[in-house]
Amino acid sequence: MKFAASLAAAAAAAAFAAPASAQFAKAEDAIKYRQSALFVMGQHFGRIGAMANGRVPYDAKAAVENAEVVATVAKLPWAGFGAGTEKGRDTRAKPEIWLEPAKFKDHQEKLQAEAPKLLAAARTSNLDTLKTAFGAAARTCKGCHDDFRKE
Ligand code: ASC
Repeated sequence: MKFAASLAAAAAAAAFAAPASAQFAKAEDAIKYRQSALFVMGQHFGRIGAMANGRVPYDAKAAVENAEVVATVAKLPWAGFGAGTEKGRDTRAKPEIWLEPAKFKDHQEKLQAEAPKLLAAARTSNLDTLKTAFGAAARTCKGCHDDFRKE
């Protein structure tokens, strides 16, 4: 039984790690997948931004819930940028993504470093701490958009 439980845990862990090896039937699906993940992340990040910028009242619990989504979903979009997904659906992804993969990866890693910090900041329930972490995370979004997203 212990073995079965650890096997189930391993399967769950593998499933959790799976985004990196997500498979797509066609380029269109990969593009739709990355756009969807980025859209969901943007929605939840935006809700934190609204609090950080004073557009909506600060709600510490909501900030944590949104930051949890951001921290998880920040791992997902990148699987949708595989070879051959430069076209297949309307996309603002620049060709440079596939010409400068190390640079693109660097941006992904920066986001994935900032997202857990944003969550940690949300968990302090301190608005100023959240604002600082939001600013740092937003700069990573912008940095990648400036380099790799068409207007
Ligand atoms: C957001 C959002 C982004 C980033 C970016 C930061 O709220 O959806 O893409 O912040 O605008 O510059």
